[in-house]
Amino acid sequence: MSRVILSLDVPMDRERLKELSHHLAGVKVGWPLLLDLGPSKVSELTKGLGLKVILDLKLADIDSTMVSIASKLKSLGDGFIAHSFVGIDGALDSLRRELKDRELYLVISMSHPGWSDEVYQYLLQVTKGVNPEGLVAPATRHSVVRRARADFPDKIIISPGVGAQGARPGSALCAGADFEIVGRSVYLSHSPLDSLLKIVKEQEVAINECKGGMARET
Ligand code: NUP
Repeated sequence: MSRVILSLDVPMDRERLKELSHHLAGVKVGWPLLLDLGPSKVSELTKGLGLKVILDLKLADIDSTMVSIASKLKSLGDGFIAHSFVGIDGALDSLRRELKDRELYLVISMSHPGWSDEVYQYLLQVTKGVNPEGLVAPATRHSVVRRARADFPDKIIISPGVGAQGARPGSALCAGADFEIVGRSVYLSHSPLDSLLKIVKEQEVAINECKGGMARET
């Protein structure tokens, strides 16, 4: 089973996506692709390939606005990403209800250098209160992935930052993530399939290494 989610931030030929889909667990679609193609073309591109579709809308607003956006785009995705920092009351409580038949992923930490994990404890409390299906935690900072895994043993952790942002394939999996999100290093490559296969291979090598490490430690 693949542990790669493709971040599809540019349009792609459906045949090419189909070819990649055999090596993917899912596809993540955000504002760039939605603005390029519009919702119905995004649906035509991503549906029916056996891929989980996660909409990375980074919802971060009051309840009525987030619910309005989510309800309009609900048919496009199996999962939706929202920010946790907006809090529960009058915000994520209603979004959780709106997305009760979908997976909700909350951002507990981000992958870029300017993010501060000083707010981690607050985001942890919000996330525990909302009880989403999953979390977004950065492949670029393994200590945060490890912390999130310890704090949320049963949640799905998806981890961006592999490839273009510098994290090594498989390193977030070793830290406790379930899936790594990869965008530019696949879709900007002259051969996306070869690049994806290389990442899958590197993940396998890293997992074998960290499993070996764990076995030696015990
Ligand atoms: O913390 C985050 N970092 C991040 O890069 C949370 C995200 N959702 N993302 C998204 O993951 C980002 O918006 C982009 O769509 C993808 C990473 O793409 P790339 O850096 O692999 O090209």
